[in-house]
Amino acid sequence: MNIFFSSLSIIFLLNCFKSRAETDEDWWTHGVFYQIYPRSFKDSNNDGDGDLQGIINKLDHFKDAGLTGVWLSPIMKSPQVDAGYDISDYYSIDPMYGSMEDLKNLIEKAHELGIKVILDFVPNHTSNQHEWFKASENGTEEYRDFYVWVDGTPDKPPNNWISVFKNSAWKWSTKREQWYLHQFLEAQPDLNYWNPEVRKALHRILIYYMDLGIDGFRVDAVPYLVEDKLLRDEPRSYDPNAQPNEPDYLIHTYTKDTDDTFDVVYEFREVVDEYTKKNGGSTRILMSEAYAPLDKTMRYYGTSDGSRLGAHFTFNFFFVSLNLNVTTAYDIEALVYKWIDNLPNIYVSNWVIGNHDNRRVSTRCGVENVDGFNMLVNLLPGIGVTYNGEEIGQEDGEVSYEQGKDPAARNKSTFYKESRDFERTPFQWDDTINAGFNEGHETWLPVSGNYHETNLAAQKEANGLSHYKIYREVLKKRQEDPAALGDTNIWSLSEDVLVLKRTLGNSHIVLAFKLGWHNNTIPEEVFIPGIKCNKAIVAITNVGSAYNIGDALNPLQFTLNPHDSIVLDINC
Ligand SMILES: *[C@@H]1O[C@H](CO)[C@@H](O)[C@H](O)[C@H]1NC(C)=O
Ligand SMILES: *[C@@H]1O[C@H](CO)[C@@H](O)[C@H](O)[C@H]1NC(C)=O
Ligand SMILES: *[C@@H]1O[C@H](CO)[C@@H](O)[C@H](O)[C@H]1NC(C)=O
Ligand SMILES: *[C@@H]1O[C@H](CO)[C@@H](O)[C@H](O)[C@H]1NC(C)=O
Ligand SMILES: CC(=O)N[C@H]1CO[C@H](CO)[C@@H](O)[C@@H]1O
Ligand SMILES: [Ca+2]
Ligand SMILES: [Ca+2]
Repeated sequence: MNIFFSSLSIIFLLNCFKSRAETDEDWWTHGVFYQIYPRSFKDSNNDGDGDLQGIINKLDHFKDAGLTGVWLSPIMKSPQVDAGYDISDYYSIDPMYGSMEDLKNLIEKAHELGIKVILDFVPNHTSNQHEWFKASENGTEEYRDFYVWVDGTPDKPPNNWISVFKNSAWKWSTKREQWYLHQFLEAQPDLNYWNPEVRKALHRILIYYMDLGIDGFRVDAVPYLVEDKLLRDEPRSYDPNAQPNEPDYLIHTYTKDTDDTFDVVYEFREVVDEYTKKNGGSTRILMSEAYAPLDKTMRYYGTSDGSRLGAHFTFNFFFVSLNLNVTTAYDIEALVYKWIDNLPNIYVSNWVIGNHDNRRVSTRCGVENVDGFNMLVNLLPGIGVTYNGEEIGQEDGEVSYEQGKDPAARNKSTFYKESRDFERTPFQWDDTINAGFNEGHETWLPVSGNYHETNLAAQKEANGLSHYKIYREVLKKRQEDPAALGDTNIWSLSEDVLVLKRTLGNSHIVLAFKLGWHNNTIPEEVFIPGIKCNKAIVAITNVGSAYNIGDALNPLQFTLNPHDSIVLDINC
């Protein structure tokens, strides 16, 4: 009986697998993308900063992990006032990272391994060191209107707009005797999207990198692209926690998510689609970064009827800013449905749990829960996103105020709360000096002291389970098991237990995860809803689980210990 069923299901699996062979067009729809923070990834020339050659040296890691593509945080030429988000030349690579040749090389070698390469694209602003800004500020005709310049007197900014980094969003230029807009730092003047030449100049950059072989772009800070043309004052939020110089003091009706901003994103999409159409090859994709209200986030994907398209996907930040250790299973279930129910079904979901602006997952939820969250993010439908280090459960590093580099946190009294340096410390490759990040030169941010315990090499060589081995198994599962493309259900069985089920026909992949928070330290009896048979096989477990891979259990009644996260195969 059992043998009969399993051979039947093998035939079933093989058939499904064939039929879902991905075409070049939809290669991205079920991918896992890996965010590389280049400065902290791998330093090939031992000068303390990670670089492109370092990434090239480590390309095998992406192949080994089973990733679809990588996206690199900004590598274009920059004075690095805001970690490369202040670009002074879109057409060169910052010398700290290498050269355009290195990037070409990286793309070519990554493609040989079947790994796609996505670049960070920063279109809202340039550095004030960009030639465009210098020419604009000195009144050179061609660039006069490249930025948002407004008449006035130095004592009174044009309106009440506040920068994301606090204080007025306007800076008086003594050279031009006018105000210019900066939604981020003073050193990051906003481009003027009312000028069609600006739009064309940005489109040309996209084309340049697609010619180089880039597979797509992650578009930075899109909500801020186009501001109100009439420069109207923004209303007060009356947020009791916001000081008058802080962005939350105002409601950003006129500086964020304006109707014109969506148009700009839709135009970017037209540029990449046209490029793919004209030049063939795999779909070039856009991912957009928008911390925005849900309806706006969805609009960055395109209109709900698909008549105009925006980014292929807009990052889903629901999990990123969660204080995971006080979040219940109920909260997580609600967030998953909130996203899925609001996303028009013509678009593809995505799940992100960490990035270079938020404390690391292992630090936020305890390293004992990192496997469970890696399973969750990568077994939910659509695209999975991994911030470098999550695959080994890397925790935040230890950085003192004196060692800190984040320009947004250069105030000693608020450093520990505001600095983003902790989640940016170097990747922990192995047990050698500086965690194998380089050969011993002082690193730009300190290497975390715990690298002897937590590093990739040790996790690959471990006799038993490791975070990395589990991560790899999860990616393999989503790639190889057709049920990973099936229907999605998620339940919170209690405030502490989450069950995710993906179903295709009679085949189910089930994640059962007991968070183990809220002093919930005792084992819990659980069951998998909607399952009628009494046999499940354990396919993957977390580090430290009492279950072993291959164990059979009864899905109608079994026990989870705190922090248990197990992936089950069920066929019935
Ligand atoms: C203005 O700045 C541009 C860009 O740096 C420079 O090429 C040009 O010579 C400058 N013109 C004047 C009149 O200073
Ligand atoms: C949750 O984590 C934060 C750090 O992210 C920590 O300050 C806080 O004490 C933790 N809370 C609990 C209940 O563990
Ligand atoms: C640093 O932060 C404290 C507390 O928020 C504030 O009182 C002080 O003015 C800040 N100092 C600087 C230099 O911004
Ligand atoms: C957990 O238990 C400790 C000690 O009994 C208590 O101080 C703490 O408030 C409890 N935490 C939660 C989230 O219930
Ligand atoms: C997550 C992320 O990339 N955040 C960036 C958004 O853009 C601003 C300005 O370019 C940067 O300061 C953030 O780091
Ligand atoms: Ca280097
Ligand atoms: Ca802008």
